[in-house]
Amino acid sequence: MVFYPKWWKEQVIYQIYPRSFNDSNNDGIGDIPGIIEKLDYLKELGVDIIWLSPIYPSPNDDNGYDISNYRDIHPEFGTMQDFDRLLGGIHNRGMKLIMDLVVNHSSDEHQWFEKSRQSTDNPYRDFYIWKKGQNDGPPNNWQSFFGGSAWQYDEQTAEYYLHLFTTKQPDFNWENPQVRAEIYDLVKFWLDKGIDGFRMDVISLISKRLEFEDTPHKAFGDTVQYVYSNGPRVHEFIHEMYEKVLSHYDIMTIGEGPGISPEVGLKYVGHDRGELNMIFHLDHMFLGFGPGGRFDQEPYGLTELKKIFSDWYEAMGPSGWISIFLDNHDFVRMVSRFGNDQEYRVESAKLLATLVMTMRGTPCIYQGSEIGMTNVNYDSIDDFRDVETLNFHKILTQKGMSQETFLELANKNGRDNVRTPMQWDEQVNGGFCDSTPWIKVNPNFSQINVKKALADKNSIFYFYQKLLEFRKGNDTLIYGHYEDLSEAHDTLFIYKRWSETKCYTILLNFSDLPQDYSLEDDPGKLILSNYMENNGQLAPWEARIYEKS
Ligand code: TEU
Ligand code: CA
Repeated sequence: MVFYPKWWKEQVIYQIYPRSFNDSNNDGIGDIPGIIEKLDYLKELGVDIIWLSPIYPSPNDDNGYDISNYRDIHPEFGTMQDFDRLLGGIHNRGMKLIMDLVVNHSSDEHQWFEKSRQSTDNPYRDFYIWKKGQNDGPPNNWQSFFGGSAWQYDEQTAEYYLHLFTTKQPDFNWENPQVRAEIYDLVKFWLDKGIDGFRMDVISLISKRLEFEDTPHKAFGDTVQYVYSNGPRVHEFIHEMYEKVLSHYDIMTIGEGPGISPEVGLKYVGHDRGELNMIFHLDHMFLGFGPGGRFDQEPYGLTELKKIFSDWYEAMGPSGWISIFLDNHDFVRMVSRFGNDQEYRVESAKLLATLVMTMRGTPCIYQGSEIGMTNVNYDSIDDFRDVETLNFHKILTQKGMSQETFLELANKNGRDNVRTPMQWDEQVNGGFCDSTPWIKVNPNFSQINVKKALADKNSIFYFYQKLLEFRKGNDTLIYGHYEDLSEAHDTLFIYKRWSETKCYTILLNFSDLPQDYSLEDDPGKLILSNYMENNGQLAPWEARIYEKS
């Protein structure tokens, strides 16, 4: 079996959304000293790499994904000295730190944009994408990911600027070599501080189709894939960043890739491409997103989810690589979306963890999934904080959607579900802070929290810990082959992973009902399950791993 051994293929990532992780100074906002307090907890869980969502200065229009200074730390998270202490604390524990690189766009409060908008002949004008309108409207029909036109009219120079996200997130003009040089320089700044790599925000969007023609697609997802993503110079730009900066360090890079399909994935991460190490693709995350996006949901089943895993396994082959995850700060809690967060919350959270840890790819655990945190159920639109949800609330209710209907959609599909404060114990606000948190804590914190998990040897936490120990150094799980043995089954996910020396058969019952199953070959010895007893049928949400040498 040909494979390319790399440390970042063998390790496990833990994503921290700093704003909601741990608040050390009781201002209601998570911060870096708060993360430092919990490093031993993460070490005990057994994760290797910590990915921090952005901690740079930002007006927080999109909670830090709108950066106004790329070379500093947002005061609400702490100081650069705090950051240096965090990096040291992570390295002293034998772990690694990767930062979030958001360079498809900046904040409109970045000095570059403030200069760019001053006049059409300002030296910074072409750092961003400015166009004259047409027929008294925007230059084309492109829509923002967050609703409304992707063009904002600016009185000062009577032109429009492009923003694929909020109006406060103007897109950089990557065609401009000065922009690229400035970005490579800020990447070098952080790598010289000793970080271990980057997760690159929407890197698939940085090269624009310069004709700026109207999108012909009705479904927003098609516009993302065929108009916004995988533009003509995207590989040239990423390769240039690799050549000029990334290749000079022993680091890892993960490209977040809305619109990257299996067909084009290898171009970003082939081992000899000189671009990125791996992709966070979003095919399984966008499952159910209808033509209108997140708040226009369509039903889907387990067979569609399974096909996405098989398609990406085939597409990556021995040369490419992806990360395996089932939630992050942009989607909803995995146990609520793919499991049963009521009667079978513990069993289904452990089943989903088994999937993430036994697939081929670098697993990524989102904060709180290790204790089975669930979606929240706010009873007022005033409890929501996410700009995407609030924008669509305005747009959809103005189009006639009732408040109740939108509230239901937001509670089911909105990003605030994964941004409620981490639940540490049963004290007020789940031990996150003693003051009013920036966003309401999930009221189930008294039943679901780290303290309880650590006191219960059958908790989801200890199951994750066991899976991480089982995966570490296990070449068959890390590099081995994969085959889905249950493609057509709508509630069972049975697959095998094998190498020359070992074969694992993994059985997952994605349902509230006991299920019969059959295997062609003897799967060997049962070595791990989320049930104490295992009999002829798979119990509801039962996961099993068999091993045969
Ligand atoms: O996300 C891009 C992205 O694909 C998601 O935002 C998703 O498309 C969106 O929620 C539509 O439903 C990255 C960051 O992860 C996200 O937090 C930022 O809001 C976004 O880019 C802009 O930086
Ligand atoms: Ca704080």
